[in-house]
Amino acid sequence: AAAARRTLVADAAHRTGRRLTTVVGAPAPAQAVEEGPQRTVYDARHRTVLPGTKVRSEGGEPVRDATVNRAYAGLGATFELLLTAYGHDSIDGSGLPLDATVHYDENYGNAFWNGEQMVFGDGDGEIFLDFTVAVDVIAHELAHGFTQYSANLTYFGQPGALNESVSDVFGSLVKQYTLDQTADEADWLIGAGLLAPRVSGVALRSMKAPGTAYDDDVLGKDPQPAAMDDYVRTGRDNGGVHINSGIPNHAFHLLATQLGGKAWERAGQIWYDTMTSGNLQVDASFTDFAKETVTAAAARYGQGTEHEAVVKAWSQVGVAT
Ligand code: ASN
Ligand code: ZN
Repeated sequence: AAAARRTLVADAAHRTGRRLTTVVGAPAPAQAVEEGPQRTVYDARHRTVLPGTKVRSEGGEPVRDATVNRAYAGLGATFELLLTAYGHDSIDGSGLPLDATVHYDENYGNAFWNGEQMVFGDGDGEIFLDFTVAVDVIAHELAHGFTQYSANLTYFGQPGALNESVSDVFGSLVKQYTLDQTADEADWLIGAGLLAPRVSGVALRSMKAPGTAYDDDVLGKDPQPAAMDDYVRTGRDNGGVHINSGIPNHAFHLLATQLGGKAWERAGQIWYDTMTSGNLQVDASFTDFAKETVTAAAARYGQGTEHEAVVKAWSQVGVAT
């Protein structure tokens, strides 16, 4: 497995043209080994000063705090999917170090990417639990970094909902990759296990059935639409970025299940190609994005099954291509 991984990273380095580093010490390796992830996890100790105190660095042993270890592992899983599936070295394609802070603030019920690093709250235990419990949420935040360095979709309205959706897509793909699940086996939930026991719900969002993740006295009902007929016009939430993301989320789910097999392979590749093609504008609408996925599918796979499935998936959610 180690040899296979060396071959794999050396091959990825070849494709990306990155400098190779050789391991110093005995015995001399048969081939150069590229640097893996460069992870650092910090602890904010319930304050809001970032990044906080360094508690685990790359290659370091697990620590006693499971939250730290989950963040570290989640960063590693995201790095690995990007590299093995797409030959993309870290979130910027050039080996950017990955930093995360845990235990941010007191009873903080969210996680976010601040433009430079990931930040995770512990939740208040009443509505939300520790935000590192779901690997797809860790990957979601990291994918905001990937988007920033690729299509850089503006965080408002439709481009903002696409930005959110891309984070959910790669978040779910990292979870599926970690569990080695096919599109049919996957739960397509974002943040499963994150809702406190008293909340009536299963997750933050569902890509398979947007609008059904929770229905609760405190949280209300999951507001996500699954198709354009139910598109929500609102000024809240940056123009509904976490709401209307249900539409492109569902299109991706439909595509992946229609194609079958591992979702990160063909469906994920088409989304990855769309984000990195350089053809997507920062203010892309759903239709602009959908058209680019059709172009990307045809460019990589020709005018066959994949191309047809992409057109069909968007049409099922009411987005024109
Ligand atoms: N967890 C949220 C997100 O990643 C935080 C936010 O709304 N910026 O989208
Ligand atoms: Zn997000």
